[in-house]
Amino acid sequence: MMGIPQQVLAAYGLTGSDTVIKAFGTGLINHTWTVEQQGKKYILQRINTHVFTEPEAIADNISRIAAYLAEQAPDYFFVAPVVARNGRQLITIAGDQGGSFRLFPFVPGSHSKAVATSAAQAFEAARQFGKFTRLLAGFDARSLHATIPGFHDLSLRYRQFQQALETGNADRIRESAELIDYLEAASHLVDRYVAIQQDIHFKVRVTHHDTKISNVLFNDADKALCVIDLDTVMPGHFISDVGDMMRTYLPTVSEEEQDFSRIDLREDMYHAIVEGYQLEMGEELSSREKQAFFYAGQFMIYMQAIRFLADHINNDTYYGARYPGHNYVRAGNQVVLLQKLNALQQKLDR
Ligand code: GN1
Ligand code: MG
Repeated sequence: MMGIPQQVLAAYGLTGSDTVIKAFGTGLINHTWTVEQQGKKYILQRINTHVFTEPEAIADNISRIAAYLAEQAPDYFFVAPVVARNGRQLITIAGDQGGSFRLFPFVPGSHSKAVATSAAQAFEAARQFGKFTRLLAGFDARSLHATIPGFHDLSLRYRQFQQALETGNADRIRESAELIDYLEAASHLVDRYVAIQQDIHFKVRVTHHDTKISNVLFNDADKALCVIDLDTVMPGHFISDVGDMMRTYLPTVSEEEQDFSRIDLREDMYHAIVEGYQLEMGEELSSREKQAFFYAGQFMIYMQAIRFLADHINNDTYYGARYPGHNYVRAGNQVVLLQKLNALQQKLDR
């Protein structure tokens, strides 16, 4: 496990011998810990600066959003980072063991869920992500930094995938022929994205870009309290948020599942996401946007499939691999998911 430099704990006054630190969560990119001292609990995160090359951009986005919400929606529950002793919300330490760290208060009585187990939970989560974007409808989304430039730009992701096919591991490319063929044949999904980008009826909004259920805090009565993990909040389209909910809440198993026969889709989750999101965003969305709910799911699943496969072909330099072929399996999982979603198009795309 990656350690936490002493200077980081010192910056927050958490160096006492009674401080208890535990690894937390399952994110692929950042490292997260819980830190407990004298009955007070925090979440500490180390930002992966290979991925988020400008952590100060994240800090700036979050401060500006926090200030806007405090003024325009003072009752909205927003979990702001703890300010360190030096007045900053990011502690950057040089060197191998260093990185950029920030601390959040642990919200008392809250919990997060690794997976969505009921449609009611999906509804609650979708509502929270919709509410977040709705409350920020008056905020100039384009003024936010793109914390990962081109993060959900499907054209860029497709070009990166094509690039991997040109310069990547030749053995892996050969062995992946079936997945590559399928994904190339489905590139009309990229064309639709290009059309959306050019469509003035698709507004650029403040979008979360990482709407997995573990990024929602719930209370003991299973009501959602707020959204967390705002690193990828940046200008985007609503299909990113709705689509990643579909990608991660619809299937009965996660992207890690190796036995693809266990991948089944839960239609009630689909309706819960659409209803929960629309309850908040219904008035905001244009009729063209409302016609893109089903596409949102295809868009995000397809993008994740090409990202996993490109990473496999590039020798796992982005996501890492815990076993040989890990990202190949993840990509295959996402392709099965996409096929299962496509099979429901007649029924759900209305
Ligand atoms: C990464 O780190 P985590 O698990 O929150 C990735 C997402 C992917 C996800 C797939 C910055 O998110 O885009 O959907 O893995 N985040 C980044 O599990 O690349
Ligand atoms: Mg994340």
